[in-house]
Amino acid sequence: MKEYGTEALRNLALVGHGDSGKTSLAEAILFSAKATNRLGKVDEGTSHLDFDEEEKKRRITIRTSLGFVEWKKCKINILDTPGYADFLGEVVAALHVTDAAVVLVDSQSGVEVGTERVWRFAKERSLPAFFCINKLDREHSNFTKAYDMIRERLAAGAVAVTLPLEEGEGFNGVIDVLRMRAFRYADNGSGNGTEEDIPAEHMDRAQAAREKLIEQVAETDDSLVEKYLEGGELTGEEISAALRTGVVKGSLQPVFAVASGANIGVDLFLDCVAESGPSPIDRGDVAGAEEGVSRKPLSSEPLSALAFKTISEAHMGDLTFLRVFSGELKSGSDVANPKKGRGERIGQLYFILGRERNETGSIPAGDFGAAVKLKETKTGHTLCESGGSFLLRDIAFPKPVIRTAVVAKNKGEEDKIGNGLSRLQEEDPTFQVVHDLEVHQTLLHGLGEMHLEIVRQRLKERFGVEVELVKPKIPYKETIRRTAQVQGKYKKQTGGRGQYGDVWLRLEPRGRGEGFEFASEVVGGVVPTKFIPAVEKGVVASLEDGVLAGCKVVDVKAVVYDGSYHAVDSSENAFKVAASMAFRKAFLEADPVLLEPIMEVKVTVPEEFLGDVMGDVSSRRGRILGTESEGPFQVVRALVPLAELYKYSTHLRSLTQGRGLYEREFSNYEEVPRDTAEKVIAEHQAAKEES
Ligand SMILES: Nc1nc2c(ncn2[C@@H]2O[C@H](COP(=O)(O)OP(=O)(O)OP(=O)(O)O)[C@@H](O)[C@H]2O)c(=O)[nH]1
Ligand SMILES: [Mg+2]
Repeated sequence: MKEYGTEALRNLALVGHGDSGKTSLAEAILFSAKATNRLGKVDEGTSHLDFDEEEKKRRITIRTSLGFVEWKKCKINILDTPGYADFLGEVVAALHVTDAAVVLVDSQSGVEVGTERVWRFAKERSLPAFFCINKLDREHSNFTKAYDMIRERLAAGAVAVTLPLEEGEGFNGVIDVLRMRAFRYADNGSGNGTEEDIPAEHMDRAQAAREKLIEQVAETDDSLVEKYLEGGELTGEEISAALRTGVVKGSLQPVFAVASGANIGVDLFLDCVAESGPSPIDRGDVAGAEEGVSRKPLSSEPLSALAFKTISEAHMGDLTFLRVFSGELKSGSDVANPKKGRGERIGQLYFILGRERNETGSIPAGDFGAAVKLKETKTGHTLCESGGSFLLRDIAFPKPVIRTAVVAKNKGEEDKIGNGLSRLQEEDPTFQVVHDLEVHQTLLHGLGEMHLEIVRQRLKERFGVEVELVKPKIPYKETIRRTAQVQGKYKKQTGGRGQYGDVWLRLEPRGRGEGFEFASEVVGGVVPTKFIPAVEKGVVASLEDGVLAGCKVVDVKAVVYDGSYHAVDSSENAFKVAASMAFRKAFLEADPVLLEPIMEVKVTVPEEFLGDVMGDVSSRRGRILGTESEGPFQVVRALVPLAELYKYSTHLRSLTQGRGLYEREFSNYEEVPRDTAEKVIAEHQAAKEES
């Protein structure tokens, strides 16, 4: 391949609702530009981008794939992202490193939940964008309806650059409103349109769309507005230049009519990307993580590159996907990984197309590629010039919203499972493995049930270990509500030397979160000073396994204030035992209660679902803290017990037709209501008797 300067690069992330045709569009792009020698089909398992086994099986994209094509003197990089909400992390990472978003909209369904979601992320990053209204060859497609929805719900700057000729089953051509020409496509999927005059019966529509385009385009430039208002005709060049300005600024979003499955209208979209699309240079200086620090997006600058994705294939070693923001990344060079505070040696570098790797000596500023066998560098790390400390901004990965526990199917495989999980965690920052020492479970945190199910599958396929996903235990805690004082006496006389320990212990409740405290008020040496630490040890040991349900005891003060000893039989151990006897007795007399973790949740839903969501939160013992509006959405904040949130994100999706989002964070511990507590205690007793 020839070398492309930064100004000739175009970086596109294809985003949209699940199933809108992102991968099909990517395949059409690759095939049209002859980067592949056949039009890959998701349905037939022949996609070059959905090449992973799980993707083929499920016919969906699970992780972002890279591809690139040469088109009109440009190199266009494509990031084909997943549409399913469980893999939102992949989309966020792609939008972080791209220069433009291509939003796919299904012409039957119009703007959907997933469309809104990706648009919010693209907008937060002020990304230039294109819209492709797809599947126009489907029976009930409706270009105009989808177009209006885009303009009303997402982007007022959206403007049609192509229109469908006849929509629906016979769809085979589009009108290019810029050039006022029509293009017809053969049904072999080659993607080359044959130019012709706009048929007379479509002329009015085409004229109206052109008027609209010129009107919107003129707005990018005051002198054009003037010319336009005075009735002057804008030249083709003026229109193109102004369109480019609008795209780069983010005030205009060109809209295209396509059927990517049949490769119709895709070439015109690529023409526009090449002509008007932003190059990395148009995006301006590259902001560093530190305020006020930046670099120019040029190969002549010092290096900065972001590792935005890592995949490890069985027997192939890690492949790290990189976007070079400034400078040039050269194979065989030494660079720095400032987050790790270490150097990194760059070995072989590749340009990536699906699973294909094309070796390259270097990756210039603005371009994408991948490195193998990096020692220090993980997803989210910056690479910069050797000895440097420049850090790029972090990717704001979505936080996990769902958790599940794993248990090994076969005994003895725990280590292999742990190893596999930590490898998978390194690849995917939206997936976390937490060893909960309190409930003695390994927990997986992720973005949805399918996300974690795929982790389970990968463990099996790549690491050869099987696990079951089970409901996680809740880390309840135990505490007391009033003071109690009791005696603990341990006395044993068995032949030779006996055992003797005797303490009076007072347990007092403490405030929530204040923890445990121990004190001695013993006077006159009734319990010798040298045994006091043993008393404390006995109490502390008892805290681990609470009296009610075997949970950790918190927020109590234990005071030893009296006791007695035996000159010969008393020992540290005897006092330890006596103390724990006293503790258990006192605990039961001190009105013990269970505490449960309460989460602060933030649910974002369209207005029409607000009532249902609030009702549902209340039925989960939740307390609404308040609601506020955020654009077209309502945000509900509430405190909800963790025990009531199992599979909540799945439930929320079905409650809101997939349009609700939710985040959660630990808030505090609170008393468990009596009836719930009784159930928990009974379950604990039953489990204890069983084992
Ligand atoms: N009729 C028709 N079907 C299409 C078109 N584009 C895509 N499809 C079909 O729509 C389905 C989804 O296509 P994909 O390309 O996998 O969609 P996607 O957006 O990549 O899906 P995810 O990655 O899972 O979000 C497949 O069955 C495609 O064959 C089109 O232009 N016309
Ligand atoms: Mg896909």
